[in-house]
Amino acid sequence: MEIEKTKNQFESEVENAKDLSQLDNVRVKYLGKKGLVTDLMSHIKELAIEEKKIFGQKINALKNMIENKIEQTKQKLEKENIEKKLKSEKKIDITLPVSIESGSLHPRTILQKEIEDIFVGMGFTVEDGYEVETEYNNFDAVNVPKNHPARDMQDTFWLSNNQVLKTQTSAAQNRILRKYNGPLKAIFPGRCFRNEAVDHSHENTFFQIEGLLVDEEVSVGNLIFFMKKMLSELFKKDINIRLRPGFFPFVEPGFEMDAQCTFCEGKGCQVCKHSGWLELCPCGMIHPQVLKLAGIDSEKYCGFAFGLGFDRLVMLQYGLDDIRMLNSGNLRFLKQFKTKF
Ligand code: FA5
Repeated sequence: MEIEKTKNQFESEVENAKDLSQLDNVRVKYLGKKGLVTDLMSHIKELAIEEKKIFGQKINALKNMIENKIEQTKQKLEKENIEKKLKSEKKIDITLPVSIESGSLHPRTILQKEIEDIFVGMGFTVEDGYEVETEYNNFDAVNVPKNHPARDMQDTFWLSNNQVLKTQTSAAQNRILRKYNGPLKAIFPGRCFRNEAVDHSHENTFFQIEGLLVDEEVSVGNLIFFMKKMLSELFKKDINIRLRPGFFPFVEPGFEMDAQCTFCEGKGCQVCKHSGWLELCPCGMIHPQVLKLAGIDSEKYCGFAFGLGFDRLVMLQYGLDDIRMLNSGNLRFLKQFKTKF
């Protein structure tokens, strides 16, 4: 009687279980350690021997029925759960392509690659320089010994170990001259640092591209030829250049090289401040002392060097009026160069 009542009660409760948690409550209520089936079993000892067998079989049948029913209901509820989830996520189309925005090369990188290609085409190698340099390489090796007034021209970031953040790509000259120990044609682009007040045309961190050519009988004419050719290839038109005297302790004679304004063809405009010329790059014939300090025979060899203010060239190429854009990380600015490569 009791068994029949428990069976009916279970069937009605299991039908009413709406989710897995309610179903588990039903399972515990009937099959748990203190559950109704266990409780029924405990009565077995009160029965006569012949009744015990029949009662035991009935209880076992009830227990099996409850276990089976709970398992079936569990599977049914799990299936319903999955169907519900699929229905609610139907709006998400997992076959749609994921849109990850691709990045772009920095305008400096674009132009640097173009300039490197031009120089490589003229037989130059592209060398690496360091950003942290010795005081010797940055100054002494390019003929700027301690207490030389030219050190004041570059407000230097000194490190506590007496090394410097290189103020000029010329800092790599000695290492590269030693590497070839004779004829060479090399350019070395690099980041430079100076403790300068930042404005629209000055940064504390900027780029230069240095160039060196060493051989027997090199002349200023060779310097003019290579610079003119590089600029003409870069701007894809014939560019006139001019040299003005300039002082740098590591070249003799030293020059400031100007290019005819690429915007107004020399007529005068806002970009060239109505002079018709753009100041581009200091240069000159390598000072014999610089060759000597690198162990090169300055009687036999000579050469030219230049230090292109690369950020200024980037500004010119892309018509930028503020150098600070280049280090800004401003995405609206950088995205404009996406189509370039
Ligand atoms: C030099 O640094 C020499 N080492 C260049 C050189 C190399 C001369 C080889 C002769 C032979 P200068 O200090 O003038 O020179 O810098 C060279 C160029 O770097 C400048 O013309 C300018 O275009 C750029 N430059 C210098 N300081 C800054 C700055 N704070 N921000 C942006 N560009 C700068």
